[in-house]
Amino acid sequence: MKTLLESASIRIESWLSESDERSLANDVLDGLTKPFKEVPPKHFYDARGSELFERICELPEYYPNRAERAILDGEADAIVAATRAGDLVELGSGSADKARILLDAMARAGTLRRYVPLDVSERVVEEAACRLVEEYDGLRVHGVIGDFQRHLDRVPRAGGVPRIVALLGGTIGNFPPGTRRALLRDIRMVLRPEDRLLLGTDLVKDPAVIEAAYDDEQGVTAEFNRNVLHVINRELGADFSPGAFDHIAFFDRRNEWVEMRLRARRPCSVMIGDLGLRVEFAAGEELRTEISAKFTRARVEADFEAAGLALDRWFTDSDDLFALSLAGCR
Ligand code: AVJ
Repeated sequence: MKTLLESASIRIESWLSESDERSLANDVLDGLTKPFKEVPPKHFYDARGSELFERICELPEYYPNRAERAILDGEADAIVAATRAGDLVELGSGSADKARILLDAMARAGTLRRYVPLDVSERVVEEAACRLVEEYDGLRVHGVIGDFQRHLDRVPRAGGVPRIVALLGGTIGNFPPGTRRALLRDIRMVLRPEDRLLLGTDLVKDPAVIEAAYDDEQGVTAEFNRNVLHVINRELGADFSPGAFDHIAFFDRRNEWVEMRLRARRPCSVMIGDLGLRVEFAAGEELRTEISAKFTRARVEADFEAAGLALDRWFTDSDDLFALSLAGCR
């Protein structure tokens, strides 16, 4: 562990190590040598990818961000009243602008003590920490730089106050069902009886609405999708031509998830320098870059049940696009 910043109100520590820096190399070696090529979606988010994602959130077609924000705006006081939380842990916190809605409600309730953002990006955690301690009187921020799939046990212990552990944005949908339940079980391990998980999930709806959200008119999502090739080129000395790949997004009705792929327009031979690996793409061959599962209340409850959790509050927006669940240990 490395302490990056320590002051009266801010502490930031990093649990990322050299093995994490190799995670892209491992994932690319593993994923591009599979019979159906794939790269996990966490590698979208370098500086450019994070910026493209923020632009996606502003698109007219991309409803999840707005719907989740609307729920938080309407229900943050109810969420805080139900939990009496003074400590907010956010997994994959990014710029922390949704956390702010909860922090405001905690401040109004007079319970606000600490915010614990956990994110892989040192820069966003530091920026958010510095801004938040300025804005909220008496707030302490304890940032953890890490990967929430591996560093949950590094989250600092809660003091004498109830805690909310938030996983927002529908990020849980990026994990296939088995991994998703394993992650929920891991989250359960850090919850005490008085603590609650706050989980954001996109909901099943008209496939045309979902597909438009992942294949926007302006092509921002297409650029976001191709960004993973830019990341591999830069980080692993590869020579992908991102422009030679078409963006594909479709809703898989059986699995109830949207899938993004990159389809080679022509045969491509790609060298991944740092891995000494040559990868061939046939014309039309696809690389899977993301699944984003869509949920029903029954599916969320079944996943909670399998993970030793129980749903205690379910909040949706007025159009039933998105849901926020509060869950505790069973
Ligand atoms: C950040 C994982 C919630 O799945 O909707 C946006 C990422 N991918 N457009 C999602 C994403 C394509 C997003 N999450």
